[in-house]
Amino acid sequence: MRFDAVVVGAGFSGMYMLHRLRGLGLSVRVFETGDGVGGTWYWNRYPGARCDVQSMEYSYSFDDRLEQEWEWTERFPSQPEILRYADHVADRFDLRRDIQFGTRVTRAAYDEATGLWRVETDRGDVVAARYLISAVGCLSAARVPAFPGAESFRGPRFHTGRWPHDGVDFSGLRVAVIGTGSSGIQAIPVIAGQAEHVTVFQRTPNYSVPAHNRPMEPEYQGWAKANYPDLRRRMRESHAGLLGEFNSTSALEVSDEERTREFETRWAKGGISFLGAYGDIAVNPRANELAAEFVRSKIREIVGDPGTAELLSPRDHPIGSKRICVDTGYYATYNRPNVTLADVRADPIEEITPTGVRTAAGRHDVDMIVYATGYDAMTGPLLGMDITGKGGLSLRRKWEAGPRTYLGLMSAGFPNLFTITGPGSPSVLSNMIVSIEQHVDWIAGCVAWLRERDVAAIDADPLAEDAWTAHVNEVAQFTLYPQADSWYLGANVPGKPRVFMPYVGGVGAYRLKCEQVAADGYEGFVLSS
Ligand code: N01
Repeated sequence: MRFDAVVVGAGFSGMYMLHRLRGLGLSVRVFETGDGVGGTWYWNRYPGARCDVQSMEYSYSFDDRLEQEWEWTERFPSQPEILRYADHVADRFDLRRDIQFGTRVTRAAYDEATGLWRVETDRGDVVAARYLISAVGCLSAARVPAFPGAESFRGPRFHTGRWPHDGVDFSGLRVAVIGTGSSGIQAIPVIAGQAEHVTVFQRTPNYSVPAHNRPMEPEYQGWAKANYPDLRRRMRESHAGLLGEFNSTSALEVSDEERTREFETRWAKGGISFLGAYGDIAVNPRANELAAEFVRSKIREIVGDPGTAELLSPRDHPIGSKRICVDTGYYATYNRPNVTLADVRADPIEEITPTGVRTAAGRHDVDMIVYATGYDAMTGPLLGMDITGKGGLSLRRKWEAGPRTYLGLMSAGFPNLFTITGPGSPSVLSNMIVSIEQHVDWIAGCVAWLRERDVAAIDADPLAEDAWTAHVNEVAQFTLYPQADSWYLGANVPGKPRVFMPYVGGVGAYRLKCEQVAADGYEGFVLSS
């Protein structure tokens, strides 16, 4: 079978990419592992799953009628609501007829003789396409640590990112939750509300701010819809693709009283705009510590037992250097009599037994294990496919010491292979939908341009790639991000090279750069006919 383009993944990026390529008149086949659209929101059905970007900002902007007709019901959209939205988009634009569900791409090899990509799937498909577009997402390769004995556990066990479709009933069960990142922090309060007992296995405490989620105010929704063109423009030009108020003054320039007032106001408002309180929180250790200590003071205020409050208080990394969590009642959950916090930093998990979790100091018998242990982020889903480019070069080999891209869009030696929100682009540091639309629009513009000029292939120039990769690393070093052992750096996966993967320069500046490159005839790319 032959298509003009193959798109891998039918989450928000793959769906919009399909729509845009169709608009150019291309034949497209989308391969999607899941049995439905939605990507992250298809897989992450764990209890409490909710986006930390507000509903009115977390939606496509490409179609006026779509954004006007869809009604959001809550300030922060829940997973089921976002999945309904994804399904609605798929129906409205009749996307499903070009998506092959239940199919994982296993290999993709570039054939230099024909200039086509040969794509293979786990269902035995072999297709050829001129353009190969990875829309595999950044957090789709779920990771369960290799605990000895993990397979021996007799009860059910689930990863938050591979949650059963028919839900899980925790009633009367003793549940172990391993991991306290965004997923664990959202799931734990809901599980604790139902289970007989929850033991939370925490290795590193995280900073979390309250969501203060609430039903959508119709006036706000109406106002946002009436002002969408302006709001979307502001988001595109912003640093993180969000509308939140960003205060550029230094946390060190204001009095203690004023600073506390500002933090309190943002805490009361809820959401990640807490980090926008001062302009230097992400870059100045002293400013950062003031914000961090404010959150720790809140933990002490909320959590009754001082020992537990201290265990929950992050002290080993700057606030914001790992993705800040947004929760509903997380810290207060530790005041419940049916919740125990196990500190696996002090008392590590040694093995999983048929009846539970054994740490160095003792046994925790449980009926179910929930792994909230995260992902092989950004590069994991891409390298999970066996991709070979020119001269038989494998992407895995090329990225052995960390990802190398030009603008996060292409990697030299892999012509006509585009990555949406790949490493080297703002991606996970931004509102993903804003970054997805920007990448898809850029790729669609590029493909149209190539076709108009009969250019058969585009590839990144190795020199431009070197310069961009160096730039991505350099700007990260100006921030506090590299100080945390985070998945941004691959530090959560044993053996993964420690390289800061996303581009911290901001979506507004990055967009301008991409637009300029295109306007200059795809400067930094090599074109061949
Ligand atoms: O994964 P994580 P996640 N023994 O990697 C622990 C997005 N997201 O799924 O920190 C014991 O953050 C690990 O401990 P440590 C968001 O971008 C968004 O929660 O490595 N523990 C950590 O506590 C987020 O950042 C939303 O010491 C082990 C946890 O598991 C990203 O997805 C909601 C361990 C993993 O945390 C990933 O979040 C959910 C081991 N061997 C997710 N291995 C929203 O929009 C790992 N851990 C709100």
